[in-house]
Amino acid sequence: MKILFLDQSGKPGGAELCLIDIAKPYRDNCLVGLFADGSFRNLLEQNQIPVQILTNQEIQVRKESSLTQGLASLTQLIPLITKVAKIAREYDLIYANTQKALVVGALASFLSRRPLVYHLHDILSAEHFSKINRAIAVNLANRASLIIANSQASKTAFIEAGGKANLVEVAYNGFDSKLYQISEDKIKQIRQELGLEDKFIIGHFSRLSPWKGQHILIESLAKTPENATVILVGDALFGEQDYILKLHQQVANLRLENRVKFLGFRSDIPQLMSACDLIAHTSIAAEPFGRVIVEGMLCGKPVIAAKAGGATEIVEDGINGFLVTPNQPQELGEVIARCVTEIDKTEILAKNAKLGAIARFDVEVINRQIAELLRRLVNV
Ligand code: UPG
Repeated sequence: MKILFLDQSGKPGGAELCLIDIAKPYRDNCLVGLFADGSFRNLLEQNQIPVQILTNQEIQVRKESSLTQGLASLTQLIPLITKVAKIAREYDLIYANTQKALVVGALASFLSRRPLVYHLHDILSAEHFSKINRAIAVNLANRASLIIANSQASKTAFIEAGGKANLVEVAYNGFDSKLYQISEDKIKQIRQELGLEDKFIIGHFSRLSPWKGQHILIESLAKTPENATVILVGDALFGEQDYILKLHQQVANLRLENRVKFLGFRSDIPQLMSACDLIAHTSIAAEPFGRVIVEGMLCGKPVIAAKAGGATEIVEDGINGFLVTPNQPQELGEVIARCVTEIDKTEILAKNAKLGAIARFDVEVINRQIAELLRRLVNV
């Protein structure tokens, strides 16, 4: 089966990392078309997945865009849509992985008469998107042949926003658990490099963005023992540089310079996670899925997650992790403090979580599920 994947981003966020795993089995017969150049292209190339930058023009739609902005950007998109429609005639289907890819892919699908698949990585709620953006996304997605939602939560929000239920199937992100088995020597080396050998390291792995709630974790530190130290791994991806400044300011105001480290974007996530004592997920708006929660489990680390969206499909509180109320630094601090003192108890829980995650989120099983769904659309 020949697939034309589309993604708007030049940088690798969670949706892009997920796409790498989905595209890999098709690398001899697919093309990933990107709407921006950047390190995501390098990652695809490293995985021998064919990639082409389809435009270098910045597309001006934002999650909170108004109708006028939305329509203005649609005019801007016409040359790109024409180009994609032409390329699509060489492929069996178009697989749109992001919202702007959906806009382009839906129209290109109409022009090229190729079926459209939309991978929904977002919760289409007012918390995350403007009304007009939700309306555009739902209307275009309803024209797809198949929608793959990254969680039940994303599926439910889509239907509540007017999406057609019969089009949607849930497929969680898949992971190769072998990549998360890190040697004790490597872990020791990383803790040394970080200068945190004797600390209780709490890792937060995500782009720096207000809704990912890094500020909640920083605030919660006040409630935790002195040796608890945070590493913030990730960079601001989508024009949210102001938030980085705010986080640094918050750390300075709370005099936490010695207890919070900003590591920027890293590619050695399994190694860094394995060097942590605890992984914190602190999104203040419902998380559509939450790759970092599964990754933390695969590394055998206890995970605390914000109780909303996809996180509640992954974590069972007290069984394979901990759930806390989103946006409540006090409660988060109390649970962290318990993990610091009850290390033996949390270790057992983390071991259970690892076994469960290996079984539930195996990339090969999930890729087979997706392949079966795609086969129903294309007779090859
Ligand atoms: N990561 C890096 N380097 C960093 C920081 C993070 O590689 O420096 C990775 C991290 O390990 C994880 C990914 O980036 O694999 C981020 O994942 P996540 O926070 O889940 O993704 P989002 O970028 O928010 O993307 C969307 C949804 C999210 C869903 C994901 C895949 O918001 O809920 O899990 O798509 O469907």
